[in-house]
Amino acid sequence: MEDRYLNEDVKDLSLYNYKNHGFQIVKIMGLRHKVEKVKNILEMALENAQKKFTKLGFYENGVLDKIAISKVLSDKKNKLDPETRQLLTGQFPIETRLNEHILNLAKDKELIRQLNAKTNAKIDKIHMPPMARFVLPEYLEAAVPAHQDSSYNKHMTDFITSWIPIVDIDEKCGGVTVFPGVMKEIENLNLGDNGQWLESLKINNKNSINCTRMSLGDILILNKNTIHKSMKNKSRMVRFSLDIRYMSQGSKTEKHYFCLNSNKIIKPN
Ligand SMILES: O=C(O)CCC(=O)C(=O)O
Ligand SMILES: [Fe+2]
Repeated sequence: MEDRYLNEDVKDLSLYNYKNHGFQIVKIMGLRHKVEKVKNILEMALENAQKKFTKLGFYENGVLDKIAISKVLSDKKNKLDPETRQLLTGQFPIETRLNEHILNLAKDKELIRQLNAKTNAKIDKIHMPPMARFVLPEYLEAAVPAHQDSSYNKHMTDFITSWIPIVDIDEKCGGVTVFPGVMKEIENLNLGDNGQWLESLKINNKNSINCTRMSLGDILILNKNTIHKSMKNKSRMVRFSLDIRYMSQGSKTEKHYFCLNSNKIIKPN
């Protein structure tokens, strides 16, 4: 069943657009160079992340002990600090996410021009800090279950997500699966098993589209209420990606943002 979807999806991706379906893959001219710079940063940051995994005792003879990590994450009595929990679920620490090359990519003029053109937005703010992820091969704790970004970002009135792969995306390495159709927010307040991600939304009878076959310089744009989830990484490579959330004029946020007009990070009041 999954293979049938895979084949159909890969063929049909260009039929989907943001305005009608809540998601779209867009090729941004000239972005590749900036993406490659970010790739270097994330590869170095991964080495530090792996040192931390080792320090925590999760590498045994060079093999990641996924079962032990899963136990620690889901153990409600274990008071894991938020930074460690984030790292164990494939999210880079704040120092990495604040790297200037990531912001430089997020601010790319052609990227923002295309985002505005595809969504009718007038983007003037970027949520800070951007998210940067690493999904190790066959590592399920990093997989975000089916969700709407609105559930994770109650502090912004409206926004557009841009998912930017930092490696070439194919069916093996996986990427994001989208379930188009829902445009309204569904209440989802409970944390799931690993204590990091919200419980999966019900997606049993929904049409699914794997946004695979994306190259460096392609971005996936998502409406804040479009349901999506992480695909498994079945390859032997690490899947790096960014998610950057953009706000249009008139959208409000209670947290830090980067103001594109003044070129400054603005703190919350
Ligand atoms: O990178 C992933 O696996 C999930 C991405 C995601 O949910 C997002 O960009 O909003
Ligand atoms: Fe998401």
